[in-house]
Amino acid sequence: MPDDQRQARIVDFIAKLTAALGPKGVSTDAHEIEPHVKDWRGRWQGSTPVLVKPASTEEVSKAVKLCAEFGLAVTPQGGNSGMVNGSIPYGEVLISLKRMNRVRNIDVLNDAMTLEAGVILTQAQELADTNDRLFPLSLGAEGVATIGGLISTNAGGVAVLRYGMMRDLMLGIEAVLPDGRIWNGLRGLRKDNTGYDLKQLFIGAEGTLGLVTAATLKLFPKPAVKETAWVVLDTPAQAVELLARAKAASGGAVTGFEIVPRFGLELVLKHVPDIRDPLPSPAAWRVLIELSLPRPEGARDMMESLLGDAAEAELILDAAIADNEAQKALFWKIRESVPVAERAHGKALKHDVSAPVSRVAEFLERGEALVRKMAPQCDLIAFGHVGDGNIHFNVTAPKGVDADAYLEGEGLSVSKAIHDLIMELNGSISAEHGIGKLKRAELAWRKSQVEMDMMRAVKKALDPDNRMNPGRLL
Ligand code: FAD
Ligand code: 2HG
Ligand code: ZN
Repeated sequence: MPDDQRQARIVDFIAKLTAALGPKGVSTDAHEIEPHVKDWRGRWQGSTPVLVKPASTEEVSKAVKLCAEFGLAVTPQGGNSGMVNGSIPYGEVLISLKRMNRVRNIDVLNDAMTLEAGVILTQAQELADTNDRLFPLSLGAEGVATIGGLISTNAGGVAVLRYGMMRDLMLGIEAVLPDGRIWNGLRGLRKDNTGYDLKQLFIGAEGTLGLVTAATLKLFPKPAVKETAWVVLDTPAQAVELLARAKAASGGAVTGFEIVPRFGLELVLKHVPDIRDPLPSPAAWRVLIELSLPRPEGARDMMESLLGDAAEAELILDAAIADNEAQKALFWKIRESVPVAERAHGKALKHDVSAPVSRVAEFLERGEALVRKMAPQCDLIAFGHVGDGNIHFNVTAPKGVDADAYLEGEGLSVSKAIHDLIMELNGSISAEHGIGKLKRAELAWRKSQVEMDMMRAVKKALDPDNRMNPGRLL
């Protein structure tokens, strides 16, 4: 279609959209659109003719029906904290779900709450807390990320080893399909064997099958006490051995087990205010351990004897157990600030990989050797969720070169070698951030033909015109 005709169609579309949703639901203001079309690290910049801001499921449905009528593609967006270039539009109609932020229901006896897609994760956690329950999903972007985005990326975070990923926290879903129909699957059931579990399709779909508008989420008992420790050790193999001991000693009460390299800690000390090193040491690694227990009695002893035994076995060099909430907050702040400090240090090749926990140490050792050999001028920042086998193995572009050109050019061979290694260890090239545009091409050749065929068949069945976040994931 010639440009002027396309432009006239867009003008007509926006007029109809405004009539359907009212002026509050539509924006073409460049200033308002600006933060929605770039990512938080400043790596990608997109554009959109219009930002749609529905306030209800019915409004989402109206907007999607109009997009279908006009043959326009849609990019859904929540908090725009995604890491794989999935939520930024490149000419698509941008639908932000942030105004859909109501609590629909909280059913304490059923340990469930139903929230709209735009509710921010910290609000969901606080709501659970005020009802004497725990919503356990927790991650660095929790003040920004939305329920809809967390579902659509099947987010992970720092408590997966105990509570699972977003997929494991879901009971029901409401979604608007590509043709604009509303599917209400908001069942709060723990048992429901009535055919295909359709909600699973939308979890981790990255907006490619429709828009998530609400969800029923699981709640858990609030632990009475958390014991948090900061541990210094020499090798990742020692960390994995310590994890096994912590699980056994606590009867499965380990809710956090995160690894931070000395260089990551140094970057945090350099770039983030109000941080001090809890245990200064030249050793190469730090681990944060969190135990969550139903009773305070014996909790401190449990952590102390775990660490005492580990020191005696020469698994760890030093350890500090938090004495108060401020110390716990400091340990967590160091860990959660690594991505922010890394961003301040420079742009990086990001590898969000996972391996069986038993092979994580081998991955870290061989991966580091590989980076030192292939890219000796780059810095390696390898950190994260060692407790569930997920490492963020990030390699910064060399100083003094054009970072974007490096990430798109020479750096790709480093990424390929790292991903080859993780595949050799029976791992995954995307543990928790998803695929987006960033890893779309690689997914197609890393997955088996039969897996790609099944995924494409699902996509074709639900979105035959490929209008839902096209060019992401598949
Ligand atoms: P967005 O970024 O807006 O969107 C993400 C994807 O979902 C896009 O493809 C988008 O099109 C789609 N989408 C969004 N909303 C909807 C909807 N309602 N319906 C359909 N599709 C939708 N992730 C982890 O898993 N674990 C971590 O520990 C973690 N830590 C992070 C730390 C920092 C500092 C940052 C910046 C990010 C981190 N992330 C982490 C990544 C990010 O927070 C998650 O991917 C999160 O789930 C994205 O939520 P969002 O609302 O920002 O979604
Ligand atoms: C984390 O665990 C996030 O902190 C971000 O998933 C990881 O920046 C990263 O690579
Ligand atoms: Zn992570």
